[in-house]
Amino acid sequence: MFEERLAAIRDKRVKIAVIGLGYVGLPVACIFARAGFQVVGIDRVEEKVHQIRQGLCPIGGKEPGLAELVAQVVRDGRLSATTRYEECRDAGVVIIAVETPVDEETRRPKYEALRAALVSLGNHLSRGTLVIVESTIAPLTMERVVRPILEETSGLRAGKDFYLAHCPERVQPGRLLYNLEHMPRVIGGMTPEAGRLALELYRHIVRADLDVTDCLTAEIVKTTENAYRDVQIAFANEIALLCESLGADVWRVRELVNKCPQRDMHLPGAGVGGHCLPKDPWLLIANAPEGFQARLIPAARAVNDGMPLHVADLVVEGLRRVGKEVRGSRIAVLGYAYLENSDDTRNSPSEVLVRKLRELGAEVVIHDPYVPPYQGDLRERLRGCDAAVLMVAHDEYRHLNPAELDVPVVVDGRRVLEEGGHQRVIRLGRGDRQG
Ligand code: SAJ
Repeated sequence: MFEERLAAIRDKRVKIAVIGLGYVGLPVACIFARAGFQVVGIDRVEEKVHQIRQGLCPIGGKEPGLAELVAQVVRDGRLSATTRYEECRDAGVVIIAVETPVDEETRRPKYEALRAALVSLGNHLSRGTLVIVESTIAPLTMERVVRPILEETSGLRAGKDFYLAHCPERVQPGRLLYNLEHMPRVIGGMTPEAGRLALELYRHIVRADLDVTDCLTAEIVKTTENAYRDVQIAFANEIALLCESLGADVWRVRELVNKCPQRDMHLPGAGVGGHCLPKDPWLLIANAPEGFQARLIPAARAVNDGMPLHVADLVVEGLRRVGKEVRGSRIAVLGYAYLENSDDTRNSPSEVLVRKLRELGAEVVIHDPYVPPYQGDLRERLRGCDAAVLMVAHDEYRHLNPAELDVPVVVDGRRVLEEGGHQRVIRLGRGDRQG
């Protein structure tokens, strides 16, 4: 069985099913289709399946090459889309790329989507199939959740009747296709055979290192790399708050610190959003044994979660300086996506800011060139506003001259606005003494 499957993957004779057609699954499905495999995409959202069947790309924002590739592989008949899991029955490879959020209160993994996909797949799992989980998951999830559900629902045994691997995604909005081809990947095999088969598969699309290891190591590597970034950003944010309190400018400080070798201070800013950094650190420590007590990781999460609330404080302070109260003020929030030039609003820091300002009694209007409900003319949106807050470094906002915004108070949470003109910008991370 193993040799036959290896040859079929090598010769692209296997059909690939990709479960979950979001920011991870859709690009993966398209790239394997372009590489010459027959691919079926499975998603529970009818509308999305319908769009893809028309060759339309449901992902917005600046995503180089993706819309064209969806149209091409659908036109070539290499990619089809469905809501039916029966399509997995004759698939030799099944890739799972569903969301894996954490509970906002308990910080525990919420695996509803993952469990549902595993149960549905288990009912249609065939002997010899290679199942790969690309979603980011907590350490020990492959052993404690994925394997048991698939074995229970299929009646087959992992490692004996089918193969199981974890190959965590490393996608990033704005470079989805690029990262898939050029980022090194970690392949965690439940067994050496599973690792070998997955290696053969990813060789068809990845032009970078492919490192084969075990599932636990792969789970820890992915959650650690995002926790690492989150902690680095939290450090930069803490220094930004310190500089404000000392009357210094964190941007100047960062510039000079990063001139020192082996220093790479990240960008402080208005918050950390997305489907990865706000939850992967919690996944990393989710299954840590009783005795282990994480201190740094939760502390970093608290600092980063506090940044949009700090921006609210800067707005309140700015309004006070011009003799206005936040209650009854009209405030424009510029940027609602969590990342520049993307339409992705998952765990967006702007959502936290908007909620806070409304709680304080402000009327809030939102503008975002990529997020459909908030698109439209910026000047129009700013009309009659008492303050404008820049939350996302979209290209459209870069080099905006604050004076042209024509509002009494401007807060820049991402250091993208021009300096100068008569308008003094309140910049996150810069204290007043720098007047
Ligand atoms: N951010 C900062 N300061 C920084 C960098 C980012 O405040 O110096 C903020 C961003 O504004 C955004 C959030 O953090 O709100 C996340 O930004 P990101 O650039 O990390 O974007 P993600 O979350 O889409 O991508 C991350 C990346 N992980 C790493 O770089 C370690 C990407 O490589 C992963 O593939 C992705 O998570 C994922 O899917 O896990």
